[in-house]
Amino acid sequence: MAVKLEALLFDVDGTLADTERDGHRVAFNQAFTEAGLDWEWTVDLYEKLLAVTGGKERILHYLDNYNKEFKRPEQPEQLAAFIADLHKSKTKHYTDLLKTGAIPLRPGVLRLLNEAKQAGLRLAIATTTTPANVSGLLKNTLGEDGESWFEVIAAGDIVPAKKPAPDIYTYAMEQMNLAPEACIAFEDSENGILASQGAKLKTIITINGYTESHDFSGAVIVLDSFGEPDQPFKVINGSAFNKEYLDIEMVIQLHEQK
Ligand code: XBP
Ligand code: MG
Repeated sequence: MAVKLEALLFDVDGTLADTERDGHRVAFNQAFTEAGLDWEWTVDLYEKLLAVTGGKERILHYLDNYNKEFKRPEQPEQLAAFIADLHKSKTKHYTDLLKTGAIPLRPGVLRLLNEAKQAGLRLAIATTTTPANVSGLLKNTLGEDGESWFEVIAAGDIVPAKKPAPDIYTYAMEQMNLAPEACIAFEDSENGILASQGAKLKTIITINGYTESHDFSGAVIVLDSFGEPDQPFKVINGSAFNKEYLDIEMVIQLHEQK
């Protein structure tokens, strides 16, 4: 017999909100300028840099692959401290940006979260982003008590291996004492679905500009957004059970589907 759906596990960046191009990228550039560096992460370069999740890991990936001529600190500890400082400044700029209300939730997210709460489903976050970023986004979009909507917020360095490793999802489910069969994940990227599927989770995908060409093989459905009654989703791949927007009934149907 099929296991009943008990919890929804959400990625943050790209899934709850379109944070990368006009949020994280901008904040990285502000941190670079503030540190007196002439680095600029353009929209196109950032698409390539997104191959690596986690801001500190992304800066190192940039130095290793796109700015080899930069005279970086030689000792590994000094390099790590240099990157950590830059990243701390980036987090400050990013959370300041969130406070301006510049980054809204994606269509259908608020409605789906409310429906899930009403249906008695448990909610959690599984993301590679820094905890302060999650907290800032939830407070600025759901209200001061936004974080309390989620039973577990699994974020950032809480696990050593970031997505595409499954660890952040495994950690969230351990905290909730739930098996993957009782959960469903929501993701927007290839690294995200590799992580969720690595943790044996069925996964619903909502794409965005940076991830539309990613490989989402194995997703239960690929949508262009969760959709709203007056703003239907586009189905990229999979069966939408004649629905026009993602509601909890459809999430349950997708979870039950073989
Ligand atoms: C999100 C990320 C994050 C953010 C930056 O990936 O890759 O690294 O870009 O966050 P996912 P930090 O949506 O798959 O979790 O700078 O705080 O690391
Ligand atoms: Mg994401």
